[in-house]
Amino acid sequence: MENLIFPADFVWGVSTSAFQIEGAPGEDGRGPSIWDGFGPEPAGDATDHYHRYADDVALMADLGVDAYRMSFAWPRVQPGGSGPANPRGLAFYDRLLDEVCAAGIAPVGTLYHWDLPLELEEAGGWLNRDTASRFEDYAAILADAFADRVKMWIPLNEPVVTTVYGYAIGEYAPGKALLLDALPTAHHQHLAHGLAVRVLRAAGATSVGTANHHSPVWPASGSEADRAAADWLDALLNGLFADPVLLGRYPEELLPYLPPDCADDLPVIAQPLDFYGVNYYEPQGAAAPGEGNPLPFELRPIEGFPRTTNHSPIVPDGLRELLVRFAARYELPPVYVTENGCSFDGVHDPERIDFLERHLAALRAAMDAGVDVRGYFVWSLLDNFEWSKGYAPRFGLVHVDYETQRRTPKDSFAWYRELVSR
Ligand code: GCO
Repeated sequence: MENLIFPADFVWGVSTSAFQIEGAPGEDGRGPSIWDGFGPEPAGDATDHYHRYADDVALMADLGVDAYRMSFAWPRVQPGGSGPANPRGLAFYDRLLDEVCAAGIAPVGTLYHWDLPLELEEAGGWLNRDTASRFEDYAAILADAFADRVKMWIPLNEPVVTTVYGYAIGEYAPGKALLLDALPTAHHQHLAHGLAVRVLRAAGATSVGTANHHSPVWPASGSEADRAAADWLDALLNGLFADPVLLGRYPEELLPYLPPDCADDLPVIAQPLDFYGVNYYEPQGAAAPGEGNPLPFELRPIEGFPRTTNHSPIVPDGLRELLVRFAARYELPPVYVTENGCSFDGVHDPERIDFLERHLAALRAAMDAGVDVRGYFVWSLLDNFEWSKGYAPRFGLVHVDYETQRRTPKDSFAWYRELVSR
């Protein structure tokens, strides 16, 4: 840890999301989302954060973090995804934000972390451009209610995962396998992002940004075909989600799959941001021509790296490589790593400490190379519901016994507390 020297005003945080930790799926008027009942294992009570939030904020205070990145559950605020706000849903976030602020921790609010109200999906979900307008109305409700306490706003968490996992391959809710016909969902999410930025700013928000999932795409070999495959997949998985927001344009090679009039929305989408949040876990994989598969290119697993219990390869230098490349390609606003973490079992978790230490060293190297990084958020405070993989992967600094909801800080919790305190 000694060589991990960061600026005195560097922001240390932890991240969570509503659907993964709140539980209380039917309580206080919350409506159904696309994730309720989706996948092999229902989220159920999750970590029961809805009732235990004060204990969890106390854990964050003990950790000594500067900021807490959470998300609002759209189905709590507007049970059907439109219309008047549900006062009991807003009241929960009132209580939570007051508790976080009272602990001297800065709230970072994500408006959408994948729990789309089911009624909106039944009307087409992110395939329907109108969902962006519903999102604008939702953003206005949150801005009006919480702009006095939320210090940094993030409209959408990882739109790439919604587009690719939710609508292109169907591993995530809503479970559609549209392949490249899913790409209009990227544009409609970008439009939703831009409309929300405008609404948040109008309500006085002074810090609005992103939490985009990015990672390097490597060619499977030095061949021309593999390098072309890597370029195309880099455009799909990184450029499609960074270029419109940071450059005000789409990657040329993807235009055939986007709405023909998408350029008309670019001025709204490309409003300047106060920060660019990057979620990093591991490289995407090794790209090669997709012989026989429905996509023109495929990603093969990368070999030769240790892996987490979630089978993610551990490649810390991928974070440095990614940030340096992004700083060269875009005029980046200040950068935050809004998620980085790993799944390992047990309260004694030396592998997680090693993972965090090595990724922070890579982040320090990116900063030394000139990338303006202002903060880092560990995914996650608590063990929680890991989407289509259920509760098996454990990403928390705090262990959760899902039978008793007992919280037990892990060794990595003490390690991060020491780092944050310096
Ligand atoms: C993501 C999501 C989180 C995940 C975390 C671990 O980046 O996929 O933001 O909800 O749980 O990344 O996979």
